[in-house]
Amino acid sequence: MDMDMDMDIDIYFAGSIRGGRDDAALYRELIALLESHGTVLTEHVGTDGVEANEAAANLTDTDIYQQDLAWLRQADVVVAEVTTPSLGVGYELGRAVALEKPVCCLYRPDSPHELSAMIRGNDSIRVLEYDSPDTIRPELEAFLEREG
Ligand code: 6IA
Repeated sequence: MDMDMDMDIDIYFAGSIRGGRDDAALYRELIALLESHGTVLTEHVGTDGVEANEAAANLTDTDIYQQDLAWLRQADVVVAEVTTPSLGVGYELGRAVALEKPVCCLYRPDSPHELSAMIRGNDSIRVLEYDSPDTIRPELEAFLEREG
């Protein structure tokens, strides 16, 4: 890896879509933060009305799955917001670990949803607990600089 790699890294950001959109505004803030460190391949995770866009773009579930797997393979690092549980995000995380990507999960401990043991118990996944994008920024940046 060359010295300016941290400016060019491809970041796969994962967050709940069909699992529930309660944290969509937070995903947008995290994506904005990540974009100052690289290219976020999966910006749609923070987009308003993502499911309407999906219909408008005429994307089938097969298209979505295949595109996301291609981006996952391309990514240098994977960052997931895991507070709202999502089957798709859990699946992506399993694939990311199998692909030996550096994986960081962001979790807000004040949530009523306890984090799955399949995430917390996996030594290959870095779990960072936080309250807001501002408080997590230094640790997240350190992860990107170390792993990116
Ligand atoms: O089971 P879930 O839907 O909560 O899974 C969420 C995860 O699956 C996210 O991290 C995404 O990477 C992926 N995912 C789910 N739906 C889409 C999608 N819809 N596009 C891309 N990735 C998706 C189409 C939206 C687009 C036309 C704006």
